[in-house]
Amino acid sequence: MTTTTRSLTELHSQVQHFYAHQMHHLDNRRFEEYAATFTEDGVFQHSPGAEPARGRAAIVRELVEFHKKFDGDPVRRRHWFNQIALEPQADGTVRSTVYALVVTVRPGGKPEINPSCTVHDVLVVDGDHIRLKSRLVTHDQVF
Ligand code: SDN
Repeated sequence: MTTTTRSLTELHSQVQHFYAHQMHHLDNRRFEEYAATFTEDGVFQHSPGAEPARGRAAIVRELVEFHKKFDGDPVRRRHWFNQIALEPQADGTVRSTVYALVVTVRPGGKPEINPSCTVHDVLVVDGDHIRLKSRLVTHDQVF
C-alpha cells in the first residue's frame, strides 16, 4: 500500500467518524452542536430553492425553522450516509460526495425513505480536526 493510499484510507475513516457524530447531533435536534461542525463562515443548503444559511447562527436558525413543521409530530428522522467519495483538492480542502437517505418513522409505523439525497461537502481537515466549509444537499427527485 502506498503512503497516499494509506493516508486516504485514514482520512476516509476519520471522515466517517466525523459524519457519524454530526448526524447524531442533527437527528437528535442538537442544532448548536451540528452548526459547530461547520467553520465559522460555513455555508449550508439542505433543500433545492432554499436560501443558503451562512455562518453557524444562521445554520441553527434555519434548522430550528425547518423542524417547526414537526411540532407535535412524534416522528424520528435518521440521516443515513453512504458511498463517501473523497477528493483532496490542491488548496488543501477535501471534496466529499455522499449518498444520504432520510428515513422517518413514527410510533408503531414503518420506516419511510424521503428524500434520497446527494451531499456535496467541502471539508477543512487540520490534523484530527474536521470542519465543514460548505454543504450543498441536492435531492435526487429533482432532475
Ligand atoms: O444536514 C443534512 C441534511 C439536512 O439537514 C436535511 C434537511 O431537510 C434538514 C445532511 C445531509 C442530508 C440532509 C438532508 C435533508 C433533507 C431536508 C428536506 C427534508 O427532509 O424534507
